[in-house]
Amino acid sequence: MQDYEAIPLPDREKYPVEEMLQRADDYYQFIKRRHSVRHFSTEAVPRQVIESCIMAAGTAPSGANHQPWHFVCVGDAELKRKIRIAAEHEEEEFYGGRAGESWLEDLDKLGTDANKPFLETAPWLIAIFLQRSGTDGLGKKQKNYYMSESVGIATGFLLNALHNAGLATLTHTPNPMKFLNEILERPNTERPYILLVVGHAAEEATVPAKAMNKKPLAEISSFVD
Ligand code: IYR
Repeated sequence: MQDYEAIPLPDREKYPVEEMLQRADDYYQFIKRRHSVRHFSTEAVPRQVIESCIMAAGTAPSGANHQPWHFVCVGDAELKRKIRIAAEHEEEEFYGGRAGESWLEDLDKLGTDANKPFLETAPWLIAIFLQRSGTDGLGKKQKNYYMSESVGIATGFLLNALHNAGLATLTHTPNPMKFLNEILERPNTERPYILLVVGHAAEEATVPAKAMNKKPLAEISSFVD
């Protein structure tokens, strides 16, 4: 049985077709300027900016609206250092062979390696955790649904919000990243999902020219209309 008070849809958005076309294209022009950055400056970013971006991420849809995510925002230099050391330790094994031949070949083309100085230079690291189970308002354990879809969408919202605030990001996935539970004291019911590196790009930051080659519309979509 429906167990909620229904209110009329708030915040209704609707635009004339011309404006809709313009807005859709404006948004594309805006989001295509997001690039994964691997060289960060040490320039500080106010905590309040990060807080607003997390609030935006928290508006994402989720299975049964259980919001199965937790964002640990790390600005503390000592903790960032601990994370860097643990991540580089795992990455050394990964790049040393654990990744397997074909994965390493693909990464060789990217030029990434086990060295992750950005984990200390960037002002913020946001460790995103997926909650396998959660608690309701009364502290009773509850099951979560579609966790990776939900957390993936929230992560997308967060990347958008950070880009909109003029910040550079890197979606980093040290492999494995169980160490984040220990360092950040998160329970075993949570799985580290992605480590976002957030700040301003360093002057010398580059991206691969190839990274600009996004697949064309006809390749990534089909229309049946
Ligand atoms: N976790 C490693 C490896 C890595 C994997 C993929 I797939 C990338 O697109 C980039 C890196 C690292 O962060 O270096």
